[in-house]
Amino acid sequence: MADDTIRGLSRRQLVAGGGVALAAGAGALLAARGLSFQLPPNIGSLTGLAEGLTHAGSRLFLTHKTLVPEYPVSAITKVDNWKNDAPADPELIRHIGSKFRDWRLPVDGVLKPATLSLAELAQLPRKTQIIARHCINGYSSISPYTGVPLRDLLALVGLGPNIRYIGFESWYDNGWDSIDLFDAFHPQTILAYDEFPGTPVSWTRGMPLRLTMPLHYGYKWIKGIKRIVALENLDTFGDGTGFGSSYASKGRTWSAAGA
Ligand SMILES: Nc1nc2c(c(=O)[nH]1)N[C@H]1C(S)=C(S)[C@@H](COP(=O)(O)O)O[C@H]1N2
Ligand SMILES: [Mo]
Repeated sequence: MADDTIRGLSRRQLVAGGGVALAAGAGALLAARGLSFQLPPNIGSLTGLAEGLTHAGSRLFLTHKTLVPEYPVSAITKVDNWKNDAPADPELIRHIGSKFRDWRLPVDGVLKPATLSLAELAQLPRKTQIIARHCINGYSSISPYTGVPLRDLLALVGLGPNIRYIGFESWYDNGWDSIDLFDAFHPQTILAYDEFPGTPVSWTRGMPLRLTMPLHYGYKWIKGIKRIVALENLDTFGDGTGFGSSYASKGRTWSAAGA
């Protein structure tokens, strides 16, 4: 339709052009600040395009203000109304019983692959932060998280030059998800093993390890992490559909940007 075209360009082409331009702008700005930038994996589709705009836009507008607020103890949400299934996997139940003493976290796809105990993770730099987590269902909570900043763990194991994403596999629901290096190196992206120091993250909240993902909705805050893998692309990760996330393969956006 004539209304839908401007100088022979369809609205869809214009949106696509705008998205790519915005993404390129965000990429250039971030590159100038030494930060990496990846577009969501499904950028080729129309919904992927909308997601790409949100993701690129969030990065573009946040280049000078990337930290989320940290709250005082008095702000912690008192009532947690989140319900989750009890653990079913016998191996997991055994690890919970022994407080994960003989469990190791495999970190693969890196220059120096490692298997790390919770005690070894606790030897690495530690950060405690009280931050807000927003669920797309409208349920928000402010909670404490103590753990190793992911960037410190990645510095230890080393990333090859072609790595673009960090993948996580979960015990919680056999879910899997991935994040780009902008988020992986964000100072408030931590692998939390404790709530406050000395109080392990409960199963409900994501035992044994739980990711905090500032700037992203709650479903990107992966619980029950059992393996970490550095990835050059998302083609074969998870179910091999290229979505990069078990949530995305069920229709949510990979990015979850905007919180
Ligand atoms: N593995 C896994 N991680 C998960 C989920 C899940 O179902 N499986 N739920 C997510 C969603 S939708 C939200 S809102 C947060 C809830 O975190 P909380 O229970 O610590 O408040 O965890 C996220 N992490
Ligand atoms: Mo959620």
